[in-house]
Amino acid sequence: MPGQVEADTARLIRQIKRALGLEVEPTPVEVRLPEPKPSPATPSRNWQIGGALLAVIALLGVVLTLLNNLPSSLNPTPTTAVAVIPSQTPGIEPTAFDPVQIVGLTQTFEAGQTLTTINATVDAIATGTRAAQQTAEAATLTAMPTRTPTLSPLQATYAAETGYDYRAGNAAWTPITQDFDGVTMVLVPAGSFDMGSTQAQIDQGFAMCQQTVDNNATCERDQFEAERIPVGGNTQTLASFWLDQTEVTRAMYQQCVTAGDCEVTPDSNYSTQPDQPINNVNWVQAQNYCTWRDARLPTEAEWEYAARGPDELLFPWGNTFDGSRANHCDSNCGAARWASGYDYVNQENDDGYAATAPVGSYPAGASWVGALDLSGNVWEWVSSLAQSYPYRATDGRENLANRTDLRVLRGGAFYSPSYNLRTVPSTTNSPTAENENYGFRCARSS
Ligand SMILES: [Ca+2]
Ligand SMILES: [Ca+2]
Repeated sequence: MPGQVEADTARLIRQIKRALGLEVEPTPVEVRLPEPKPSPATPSRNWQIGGALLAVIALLGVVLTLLNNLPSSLNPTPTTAVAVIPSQTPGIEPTAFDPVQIVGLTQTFEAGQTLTTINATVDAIATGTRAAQQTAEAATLTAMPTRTPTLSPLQATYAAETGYDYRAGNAAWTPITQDFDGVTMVLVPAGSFDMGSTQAQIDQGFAMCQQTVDNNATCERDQFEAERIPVGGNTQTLASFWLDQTEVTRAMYQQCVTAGDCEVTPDSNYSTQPDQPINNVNWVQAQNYCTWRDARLPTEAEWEYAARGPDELLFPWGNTFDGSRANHCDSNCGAARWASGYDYVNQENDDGYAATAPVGSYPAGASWVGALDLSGNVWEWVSSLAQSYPYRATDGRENLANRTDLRVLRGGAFYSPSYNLRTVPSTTNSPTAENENYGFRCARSS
C-alpha cells in the first residue's frame, strides 16, 4: 500500500508539527471547483517519500533549535515535543522507523516500531496538548451575555418587509438587523431569483480563473459547468428568513461548548482569537450549534440569495471582483510558508491577514442584506446535501437526518483565489469532515 505509506508519513509530520505548535498547511479540500493544490508539480512517488523523510529530519532541526535557543517561557510545552528520525534511506519505503529520537523525554519508541504504533502515541500526545490548550483558552475567552430568549417578532420589521418587492432589486432593500440572544442577524426578505450561473457568468468565472492563475492549464472549463442554470430554469422562491450577520466566531461557539451542548473542535493555527471564525468544525457540529441557538443552517438556496439577491450578483458587493472587500489569498497569504506552492496569489491586495480575519473586517464586502464575509474568510457549511441542479428543497436534499452523504459549503476561504469567492460555486465534503478552511453561520425562519 505505497499510497497509504505516503499518507501515513504526511500525517505523522502534520501531527508532530501540531504537537509543537508549528505551522501546518491547510488541508486541501475536495472541491466541485478545485483550487490549485498547495504542493507544486507531481513528483515521483520515491521522490515524495524522500522529501517527506527529509522534511521530518529538517523538522527535528527546528525542534532542537527551539528547545536549545528559546527562553523557557517560549518553549512550547517541552514535555510534549516529539521528533522522529526514520532510518531508511530516502527513496526507500518507510515501513518502520528506527531508531526514534524523542525530545522531551516523555516517550520512548523502540527500534522497528511501525508507523501505526508511532502514530497512536503521537495522537495521544497531541490530544493531551490540545486538551490543555483548550482549558487555558476557555479561561481567556470573553464572557458572553447570559442566554435569554428574545424571539418575539418585531412588528416594525414585518411592516417594512411587506413593503418590499424583490422585483425592485437589491438597492431597494434597506438592511434590517435584530439581536437574537446576543447574536446579530440580518433579515433576508421574501423574494425570488435564478440560482446558478448563466452562460455569461460561467464565461466570466472561467476568464477570472485564466487571469488569476500562473498556469492556464489549471483552469478547466468543465469545472465551472456545475454552476450552470439547467434547462427548465432554477428559479427559487423563498420565504423571508434571518441569517447571522457574520460567520460564527470562536467565542460564540465556545458558549455552547461551555454549556456542555457542543463538541470541542480541534485547535487550529489559522483561527485562534475569540473574534475569528470557528473553523475545523464539521457539518454535524455546525448543525448542532445552530440547533442549540434555536436556529438552523441556511439552505444552499438561502445562502446564495442572501449573497447575491434578486440582482443575482457574482459577488456580494457587485459583479466585479474587488480584493479589498474579502479575505482571500492576497499577498499576505502568498507570503506564508504554507502558500509557497500556490500559483494564484493576488499580489495587488494585502489585508494583513494570511489566514482568517476577525469576522466583519470587510464592511465594504457586505451583501445587499448587510451580511458580512459571505465571500472569503472561511467556507460556510449549508444544510443541503450535494446534489445537482435544479435545486429542489423538497427532493430529499434537505434531509437533516442523513449523516453520510456529502454536504455543501459556500463562499471560499482565506486561502482561495478570487474566482472561488464568487456567489455561485460550491465545494462539498462529508458531514463529519473538518478542515481549517471550514466554518458556518446560522439562519432561522422569520
Ligand atoms: Ca488575506
Ligand atoms: Ca465566509
